[in-house]
Amino acid sequence: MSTTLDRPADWKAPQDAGPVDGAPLASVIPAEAERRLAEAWEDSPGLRGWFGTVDHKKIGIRYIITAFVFLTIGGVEALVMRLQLAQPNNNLLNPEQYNQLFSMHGVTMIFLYALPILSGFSNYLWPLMLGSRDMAYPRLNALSFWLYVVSGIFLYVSFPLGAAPNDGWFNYVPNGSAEYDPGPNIDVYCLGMIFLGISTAVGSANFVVTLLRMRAPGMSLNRVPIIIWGTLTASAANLLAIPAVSLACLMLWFDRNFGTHFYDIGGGGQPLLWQHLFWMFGHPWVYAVVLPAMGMVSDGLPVHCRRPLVGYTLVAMATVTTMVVGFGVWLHHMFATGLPSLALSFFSAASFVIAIPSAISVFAWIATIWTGRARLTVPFLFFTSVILLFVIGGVSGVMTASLALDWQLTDTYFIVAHLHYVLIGINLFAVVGAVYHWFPKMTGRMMNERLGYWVFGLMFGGFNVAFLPMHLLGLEGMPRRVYTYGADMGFGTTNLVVTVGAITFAGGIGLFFLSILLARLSGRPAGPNPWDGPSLEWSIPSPPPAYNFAVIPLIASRHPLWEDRLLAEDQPHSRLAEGYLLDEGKETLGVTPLDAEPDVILKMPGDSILPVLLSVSLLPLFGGMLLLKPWFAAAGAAAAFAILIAWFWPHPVLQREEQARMYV
Ligand code: HEM
Ligand SMILES: [Cu+2]
Repeated sequence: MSTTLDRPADWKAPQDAGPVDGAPLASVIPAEAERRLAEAWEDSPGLRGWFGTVDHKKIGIRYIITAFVFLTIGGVEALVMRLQLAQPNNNLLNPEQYNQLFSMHGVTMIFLYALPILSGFSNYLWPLMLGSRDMAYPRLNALSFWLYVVSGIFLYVSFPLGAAPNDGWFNYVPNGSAEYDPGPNIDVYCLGMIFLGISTAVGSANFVVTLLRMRAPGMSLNRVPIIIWGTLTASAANLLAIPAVSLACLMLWFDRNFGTHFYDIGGGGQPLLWQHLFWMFGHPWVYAVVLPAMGMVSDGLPVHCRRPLVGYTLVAMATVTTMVVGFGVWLHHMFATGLPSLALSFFSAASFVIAIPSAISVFAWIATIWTGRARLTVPFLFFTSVILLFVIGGVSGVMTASLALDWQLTDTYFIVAHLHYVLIGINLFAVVGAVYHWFPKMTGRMMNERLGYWVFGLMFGGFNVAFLPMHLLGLEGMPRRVYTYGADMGFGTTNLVVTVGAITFAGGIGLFFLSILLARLSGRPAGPNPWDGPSLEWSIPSPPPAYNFAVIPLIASRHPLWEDRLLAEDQPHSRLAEGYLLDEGKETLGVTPLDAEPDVILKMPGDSILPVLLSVSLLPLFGGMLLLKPWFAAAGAAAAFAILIAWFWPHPVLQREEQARMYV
């Protein structure tokens, strides 16, 4: 039934396994084929296409925009807190308002900004970098985006009602138990976390399968960009870690509403169980929100240094190692809880060890700058500042891995300083650099350089003025999560400086958003490869067509666009203009997991509004659970079930075609 998947005689996949069956190769792309591709891949017009799109590029950009909206909301919350703390005995906020603000700030930044923004970049970049036409499961991809939006709304509707989560982003019990916190606040947290967890789990599974199956032929695992390693590692970790926190939240919800005693010491429960389950998830999560960002630096920085990354293999391995070790350090968040000292020593040592893989990336970046010919572009400035901020945040982190120091520093502003150096330093600075770097690809327009230097100056200066002195406040003993402090404590001046820095920093971010807007409206045209980048996304037009690649290219090295300067004449070269055409409908190529041998032709699903409907149907389900209205919840569940039936309804066209065309 199937035709043969031909390949050029002189092109070899890493381990050539002989011909596979499928579709013909094209060397000159007929205009007629491009028209057919566009027709197959472009969304339906109007609202249906808008809500139903499964295009990874659109979903990626929407993820990024939504995450920036949450960054803005979380940032405003932070500024209100900083205004309150600018002088002693201030009464802009009362203690309960302050509690809700720092909790929602933490939850927003960690869960609704830091990971989703990276999922957005990965979503956008993965298929383009891997030489594919979409993610492995486009509809799941849309589902994970809509679930993110809807669960974010779920978490936030409680805020104007004054019932937002108020027990910090890690929501310790017994503070979060019904006894001490009787309102709906903590139920919002528990159910919101479970809700959002579905989105993350779905997205993570999609990344893992995409990496294994959706690459261009020849793009073996040791040829993928580092950001792919970062997101892959983060996704695998999320799949392992999210069940812990979802379960922890479900149990707390039971304790609070149905009288179970999982965490209730009076009923034979164990409050520390919450901390274990939370940090088993939470520590891997803090790596999940930095490893893909470190990947962006590893891929972006070398372009501006005009040389390949130093130590690719080491950096890729360090990425994975960080996460593996990262699963064995959660107790360092619990040093002060009175655990047995043998356990403390082990986890302290493991936390020291984790500095090694992190240092590998840092040294690789420094060596890349050192041996390259750097251009002082805006992305270069942001990516290099990541190195500096990472070192500061890393050093304060290693300090708290020491038991003796941690017992002094825990719950002080030292920790607040540390966590912002790591999260803003490695996540936000890398993200802004990445926007400058990939915005031309996404929109076809350049961002303004001069404005970019201002953005960088305000952000970098403001950030350090805001957060460096916090170390001092911590060492002087100022506790975190207090809504005010006395005038006699001597914290006043430093806090004022911190607030001025925070406002400057926020101004930098505001200017950044403004310059995105300006560039979108009137930026200079970018062309396909404005930075002279080496990876596949730069081989296609900016912005890319709906189908990404007119032909799925054939890859022979890690830097397909730099082969003229990196490879000798007689070495095999990648072929970007010729490859698998696959233009009979919405098709792309599936490859073997390790060596990226052409394997199957995949029929890809068209746009569908089921993902958005399914996400919205979970709103009454979780809302009913929150309000303890079983009928409400049952209606949501029934709707979700009906939508799932429609989703899984066998699709005769896809199936028949697939049987006819697939051959393994
Ligand atoms: C304008 C920028 C920012 C400022 C001025 C700021 C300021 C603050 C302040 C004042 C607190 C509360 C300290 C306390 O009372 O304990 C806080 C906590 C926190 N911030 Fe930020 N922040 C900013 C951005 C970020 C970003 C971008 C992230 C993450 C990506 C982040 C993550 C957190 C976390 C996780 C907490 C701990 C919340 C908790 O104690 O439960 N912040 N921040
Ligand atoms: Cu940790």
